[in-house]
Amino acid sequence: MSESAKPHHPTPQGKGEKTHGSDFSYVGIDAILEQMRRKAMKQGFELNIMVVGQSGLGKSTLMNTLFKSKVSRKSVQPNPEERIPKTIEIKSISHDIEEKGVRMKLTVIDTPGFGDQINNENCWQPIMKFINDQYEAYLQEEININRKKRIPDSRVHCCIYFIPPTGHCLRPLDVEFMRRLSKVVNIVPVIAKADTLTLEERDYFKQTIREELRANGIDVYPQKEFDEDAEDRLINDKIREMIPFAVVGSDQEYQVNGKRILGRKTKWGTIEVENIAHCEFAYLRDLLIRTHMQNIKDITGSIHYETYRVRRLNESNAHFSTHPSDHPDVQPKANVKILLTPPHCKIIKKERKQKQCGAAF
Ligand SMILES: Nc1nc2c(ncn2[C@@H]2O[C@H](COP(=O)(O)OP(=O)(O)OP(=O)(O)O)[C@@H](O)[C@H]2O)c(=O)[nH]1
Ligand SMILES: [Mg+2]
Repeated sequence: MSESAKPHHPTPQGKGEKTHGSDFSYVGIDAILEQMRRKAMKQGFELNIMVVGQSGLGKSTLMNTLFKSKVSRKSVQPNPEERIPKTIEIKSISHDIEEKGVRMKLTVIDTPGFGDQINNENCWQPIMKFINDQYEAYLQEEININRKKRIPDSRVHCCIYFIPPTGHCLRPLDVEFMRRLSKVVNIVPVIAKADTLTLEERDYFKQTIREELRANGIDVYPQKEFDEDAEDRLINDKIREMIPFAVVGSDQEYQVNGKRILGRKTKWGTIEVENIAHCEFAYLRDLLIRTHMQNIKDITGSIHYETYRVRRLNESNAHFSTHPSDHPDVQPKANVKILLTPPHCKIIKKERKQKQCGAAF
């Protein structure tokens, strides 16, 4: 057969992959990374962030600063029609953001006015309920016989808790909220409006808060027991030494030395929110978006949601075995504990340790 008459076979390599013609031993396992990247680009990413704190602490402003777009309307607006009424009703707003071809659906769950009442006892309850409701919705989709190929994920991946810049110590409300909620969601505490504190006040306040978190057994993100290896521990230890980040938010742009910056203009100068000499906003942004976003989502799925799932399924299972007549179609042979699937095994060992330290609910 002449050269031109030979049937044409497509080359086994995909678009954008390197040729390894001379490398006889090359199999091409590394190409999986490119395949995963393409798939992820097609699917896009989802991130659900909840902001909790007293009214006026700058929650909406910080979300706008974080994503450099108006992802959450401000409560204080010149136009009264634009105002979000002060309420403890929980609101979710979703936005599709695109940067360099990467699509992300960002959902901000705002809890305006948290802890604004005179009696704030149990005010964490609606927030806890909201978080559990999202786990329940996911669980119901997951156990559905005709489940969707991709389950819509409304689970709260991270909860940014705004501490008022008092400079003294945590309030009982802060301790209560973080103690309870850190068992069901990744909590990232921040000191709000940090421009109101001097550097000494800020350092003292941060240290006091860290001690109080330790004393009350509050494990905020990144949790020590979920570090996967020594490298993780090294990186996360540095973050743990800095928590809570003292942040300043702004969605106003200014020109400083010919550069456009996000900042707060005051009579004595401009606070640049992304300048680490001015505040710790950049560390928070890096943690949430640039370095730990996937890990935050992984811990939500493999620890927090998994804890909820196991508890719920064991509850229903126990219910079936004690009340079989309630469910004529279901005849369980024994009170079988729901076992966790292998991919989670590594983290589950840690989870058991966590459960021994304290019940999640
Ligand atoms: N000094 C200072 N002011 C801020 C900061 N962030 C926001 N503000 C201002 O604080 C006011 C309230 O900000 P919002 O972002 O609406 O506060 P919020 O927490 O969302 O308030 P609610 O929606 O009522 O719960 C606005 O005037 C902001 O410009 C900050 O870091 N420092
Ligand atoms: Mg707001």
